[in-house]
Amino acid sequence: MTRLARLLLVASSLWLGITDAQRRTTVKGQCFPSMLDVTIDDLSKGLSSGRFTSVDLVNTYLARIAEVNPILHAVNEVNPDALAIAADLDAKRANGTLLGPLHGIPILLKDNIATADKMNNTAGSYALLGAKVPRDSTLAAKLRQAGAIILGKTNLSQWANYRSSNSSNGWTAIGGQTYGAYYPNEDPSGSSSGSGVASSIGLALAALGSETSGSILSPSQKGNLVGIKPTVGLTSRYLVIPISSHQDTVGPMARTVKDAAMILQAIAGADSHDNYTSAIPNGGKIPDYVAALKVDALKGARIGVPYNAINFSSAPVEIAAFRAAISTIESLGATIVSANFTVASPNTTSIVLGADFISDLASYLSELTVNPNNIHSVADLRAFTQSFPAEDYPDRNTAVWDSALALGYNNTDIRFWTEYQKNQYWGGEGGMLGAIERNHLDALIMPTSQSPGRAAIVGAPVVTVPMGFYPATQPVVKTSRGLVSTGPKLPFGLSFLGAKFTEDKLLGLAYAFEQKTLVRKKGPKPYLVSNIELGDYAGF
Ligand SMILES: *[C@@H]1O[C@H](CO)[C@@H](O)[C@H](O)[C@H]1NC(C)=O
Ligand SMILES: *[C@@H]1O[C@H](CO)[C@@H](O)[C@H](O)[C@H]1NC(C)=O
Ligand SMILES: *[C@@H]1O[C@H](CO)[C@@H](O)[C@H](O)[C@H]1NC(C)=O
Ligand SMILES: *[C@@H]1O[C@H](CO)[C@@H](O)[C@H](O)[C@H]1NC(C)=O
Ligand SMILES: *[C@@H]1O[C@H](CO)[C@@H](O)[C@H](O)[C@H]1NC(C)=O
Ligand SMILES: *[C@@H]1O[C@H](CO)[C@@H](O)[C@H](O)[C@H]1NC(C)=O
Ligand SMILES: *[C@@H]1O[C@H](CO)[C@@H](O)[C@H](O)[C@H]1NC(C)=O
Ligand SMILES: *[C@@H]1O[C@H](CO)[C@@H](O)[C@H](O)[C@H]1NC(C)=O
Ligand SMILES: CC(=O)N[C@H]1CO[C@H](CO)[C@@H](O)[C@@H]1O
Repeated sequence: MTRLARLLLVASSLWLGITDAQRRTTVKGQCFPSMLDVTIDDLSKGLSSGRFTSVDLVNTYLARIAEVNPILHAVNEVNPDALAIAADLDAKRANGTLLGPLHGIPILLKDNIATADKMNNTAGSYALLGAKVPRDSTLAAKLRQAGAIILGKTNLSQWANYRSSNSSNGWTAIGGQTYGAYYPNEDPSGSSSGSGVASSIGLALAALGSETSGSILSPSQKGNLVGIKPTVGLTSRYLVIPISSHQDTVGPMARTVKDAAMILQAIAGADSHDNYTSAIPNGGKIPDYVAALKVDALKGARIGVPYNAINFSSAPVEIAAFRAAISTIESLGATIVSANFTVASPNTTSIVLGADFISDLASYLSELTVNPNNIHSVADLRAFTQSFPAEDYPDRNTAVWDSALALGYNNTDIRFWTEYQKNQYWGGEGGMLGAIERNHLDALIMPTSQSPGRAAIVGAPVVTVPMGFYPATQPVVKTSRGLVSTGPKLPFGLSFLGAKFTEDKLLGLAYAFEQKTLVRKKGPKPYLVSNIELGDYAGF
């Protein structure tokens, strides 16, 4: 629809006495959820009944991005082919061909998940602008096979927050500073910052993020979202810009447990290009995650609380909500078990990530078919970054790479393996996996602000769901770069942590909690949302 037609439509609906609120919630005369709350089921139903098309959806999302991105900087680039892909998927649907459960659903990717199309894959760095990969990352290919439309690439903390000791969450040289939508100048957390913001305010149905330690969980909680940090190896990392092959994992950031489960279903699975996926149990067979969603999943479940590994003096508002969540979970029929870790505070170092990065980045770069700045190693990358003005060096330093290079070895060295084995103990027998096994638990729970570390070092899965909000009277706290890190009405989450490859169980538990509490639905709305709705394109 042209801009003029849209204006006329808006004007005529005003003339007909249709209020803005009604306009927002109807499509072709029938009620329809706002794009802020819409689910895959809502969209699939409307698409299959012919009420609107994927082209309408893409137009709506592109307009929403164009409206808020100048302020929030959540999206680095949009897919120039998105409308053509949508038209093709609409034609297939009309012809009775459905590719999969995500047919015609627009999804954004973090700008470190490569696609072999017109889009860039930069990790937010000019070093990789214009670089080309030989084919789609396995995850992008799987999304396309399931029928999804890859709508664009989201901003992030540059290099997935693996460059600088004094940068800010959500900043990249390419995309600028991402801000959260729940408060002006909100720190979006990271490193999947733009994915969190975009999903939180409906700039796409959902987004994929990646996590090495906290990078899906933390921005998900800041966006009032459900985030799945899958077991390392459940989702392929092939052609995803790496930090660490031992810790990296890619997962969905969505507004409901069910949407997140449906997207995980589409992207999980074995891949000969990523040998960690050969650890998927049952011969690589992926459980039915949607079937695992039961409102009574907490009934009879054994849920552990690692009291000695949670700081009960930190963030009192979140701790109070966590205690209330424990009661809710108990009231839903679960047994709460005190499940302390044998090592209360592990003494982790940066050696595992540093040594992995030296090896894994080189291996990613060796796959490029076009490498415009001839970057082949962390040393090359550091030299480029320090001499390219837009990279904002030295105001944002390269301290993380400096330390990695100072190791003088990579992940083939015995010194790497010694540290890696310590991590296996701290997170395994000494940490979360041991606590789960000894106490025969279905899962552990922790406030999401404190949940990432132990799961990260052993590659175990975590699902975060909305748990609560700061009160309207909460004083504003800012970071040294002026981002609002705590403030009025900012959301936070509850994490379910599990043994490896128990995502089906974690999703069931998270779903039961979500359906009982409906925190996202009942809580405060973002301060900034787009006014553009599907009816603007499909007709009200
Ligand atoms: C419609 O579907 C049939 C069978 O899948 C296929 O052979 C045909 O090419 C399709 N036509 C269009 C226009 O996509
Ligand atoms: C990718 O980067 C190149 C080089 O700057 C640019 O010309 C192109 O427009 C970018 N692609 C998209 C889809 O933004
Ligand atoms: C994958 O390969 C790496 C290096 O060759 C090895 O360390 C790792 O154990 C393998 N992982 C699996 C699940 O086979
Ligand atoms: C777990 O740790 C907490 C806090 O350190 C302590 O109060 C509690 O007694 C411990 N519980 C068990 C079962 O050891
Ligand atoms: C717990 O949190 C408080 C408040 O943020 C902090 O001062 C304290 O150092 C933390 N304790 C530990 C053991 O990390
Ligand atoms: C923690 O690890 C560092 C580096 O490996 C080591 O120097 C230090 O002694 C360790 N501290 C403790 C308390 O184990
Ligand atoms: C890793 O270290 C080994 C042994 O020193 C060396 O042969 C190899 O080239 C290194 N690889 C990278 C990517 O640095
Ligand atoms: C960041 O650290 C570098 C030194 O590593 C320093 O030169 C620079 O001023 C710092 N930036 C800020 C904003 O403090
Ligand atoms: C799609 C989009 O809005 N991209 C913007 C991302 O941020 C950079 C830097 O602020 C802009 O130049 C792009 O236009």
